[in-house]
Amino acid sequence: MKYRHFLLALPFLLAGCSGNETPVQHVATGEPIKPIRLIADTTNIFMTDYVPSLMAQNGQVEKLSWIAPEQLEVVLLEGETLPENALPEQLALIDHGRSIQMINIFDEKEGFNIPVLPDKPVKNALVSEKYENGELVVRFLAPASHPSFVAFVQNMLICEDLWTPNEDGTWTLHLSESDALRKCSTGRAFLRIYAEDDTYLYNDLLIPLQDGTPVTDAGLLNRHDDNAQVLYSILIDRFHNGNTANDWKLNSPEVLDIVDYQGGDFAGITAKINEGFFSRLGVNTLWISPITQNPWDAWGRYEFHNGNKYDSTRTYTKFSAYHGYWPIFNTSLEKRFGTPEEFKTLLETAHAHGMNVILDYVANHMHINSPTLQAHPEWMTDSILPDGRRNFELWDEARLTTWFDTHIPSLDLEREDVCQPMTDTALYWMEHYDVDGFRHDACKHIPEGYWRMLGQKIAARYPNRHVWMIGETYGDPSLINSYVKTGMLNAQFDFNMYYSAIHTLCGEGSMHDIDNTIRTSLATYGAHHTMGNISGNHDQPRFASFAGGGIRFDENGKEVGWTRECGLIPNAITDAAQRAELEEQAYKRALLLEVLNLTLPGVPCIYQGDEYAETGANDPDNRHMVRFDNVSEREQAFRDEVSHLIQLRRSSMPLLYGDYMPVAVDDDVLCFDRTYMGETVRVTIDRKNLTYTIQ
Ligand SMILES: [Ca+2]
Ligand SMILES: [Ca+2]
Repeated sequence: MKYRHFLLALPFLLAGCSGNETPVQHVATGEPIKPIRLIADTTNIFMTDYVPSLMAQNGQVEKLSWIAPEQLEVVLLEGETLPENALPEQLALIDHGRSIQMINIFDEKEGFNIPVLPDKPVKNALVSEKYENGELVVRFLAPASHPSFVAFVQNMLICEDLWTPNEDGTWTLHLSESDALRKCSTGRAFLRIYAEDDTYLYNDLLIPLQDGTPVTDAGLLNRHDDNAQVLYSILIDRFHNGNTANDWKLNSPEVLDIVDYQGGDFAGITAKINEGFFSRLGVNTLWISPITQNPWDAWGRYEFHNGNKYDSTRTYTKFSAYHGYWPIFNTSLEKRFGTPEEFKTLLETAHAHGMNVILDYVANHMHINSPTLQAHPEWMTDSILPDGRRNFELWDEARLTTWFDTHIPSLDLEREDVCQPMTDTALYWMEHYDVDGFRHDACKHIPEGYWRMLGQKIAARYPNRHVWMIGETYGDPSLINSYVKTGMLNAQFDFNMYYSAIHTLCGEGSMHDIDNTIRTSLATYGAHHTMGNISGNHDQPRFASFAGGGIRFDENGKEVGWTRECGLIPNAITDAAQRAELEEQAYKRALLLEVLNLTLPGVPCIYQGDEYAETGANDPDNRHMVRFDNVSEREQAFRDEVSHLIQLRRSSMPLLYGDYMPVAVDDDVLCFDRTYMGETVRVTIDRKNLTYTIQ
């Protein structure tokens, strides 16, 4: 890549601190902007990723001015030309100072600051200690050499002169003297602190403010506090049938009943909200599977080479679209799930109970029979690679263009004429329904431009609406993180954390592996990320079955699911006493995953059924109808314990906003603290004795 050097001529200094922290302040109501994290020597960034709201207001980047940081060399990407001081759309940053820098962005009357974090190792050692009389005290748990701080209220820099060291090694931020705080003195705002010393970048602090004062009572939080969410994942057809009038199976001789529609719908979810199911469990965000109209007939095909456990006369099955991931009309509701009125009732009922509803949205592909694709065959990616091979299921090799199956072509979202309508149809659901955000399907297989366009459209059309978006990307942390930005996604699922946890808790490797994964996630996504920590999902065998050996990691989960009963423990064990003992171990092990997810930073996500340790292999075996009353005593006890853990998390500021401090780790035991405002919760997880403590 070639660069053109960008000469800076500063009209005035923006970051003067005398009495007025910055001459222009704004975005008090917007969400805190994610910092720019430099990587290696030269970091290429789209500035527009960080300022979608101002982008949207101004319409074009040229009307925004900026001042680049002193110690960063700024290089425009070739082809860009700019008026003096105008904000470039894309640039490369070369770090000459290795310290936290600031990019200041402004227009005629408003502005804000974005921290640029150097590429230094991250050390977890900074905690908030107390807040008294307008002064916040923070402490390093390990000696820091010449530490310095950068603090923000929302996106406004707090003058560095307001920090003073104390004799006991703590540091005080004289918050009450901050102009930034005065401008955010009502309602919710966030105080963020970034710190570094000669060697390390420290974990950042995130402190929610209510009317200008740090929140120490979790009861003041609400469903719009992203970090306080506990998510429950619902596969609508398999959750609860609340209205039998809309039941409509395919009843095709080619489709086994297990992959036909089972009747779950919006009315079923609404009924369970009203019955108090979710409130008792404690979750406050419902992720519902796709609701768009899918095909009315059967597609796909699975051959039973070793028979199947459902019907020995069948040698194959086709599938209904009961899961919802084959959209045929992107702006119509699947009739089996309910009417627009029933969906509105679901949303209103959820909101009245303090819960968000986020919508699973599929942008990567459409069903091949969609009238949209039939009218625009050029919107599909090529199903043949240049070398003549079929481009199917090449998840990594042809990440953006590969087809998931022959009947669901990948959309060519590199084309603006495809991106425009596909972002518009996502927003159709925000326009017509009061949804609180999205779970975006197959993010990894969709180019960045789509997410950028979606983020800018949301900022432009719904500047005051609270939207939280979480994506699905399997890959390494840097790929996953590339979509997690202010103008793109708020979060993604942390599958690396999930895989590390399930293997380690089942005895592979050591607890050091989980510890390493946690540290990598915190360093990559930030100490207060809202990445989804899952108990499982509709594409994974149930963890309870892994935990008891009902299925092994080295088995083909789909094959297992079709051919044998997959319970908690191996079917070969027949001795009743031995079965009971192993089953008890499985429940205890399964609970440790919930303990981990519900005590780590991030958003815990419970896949329906995992709350009572449902068993099963891969789909459709992991998609049994949810059982509510029809659970065993032991399953009920498990559900009670999960519910207790969720309530504990949601009432604990340290578990929601505390910083993660490693305490001790060995082969079998992981111990860590979460500390917030001097209050510490210590979590110990022992995979050998299958015990935990939270104190
Ligand atoms: Ca129904
Ligand atoms: Ca794709």
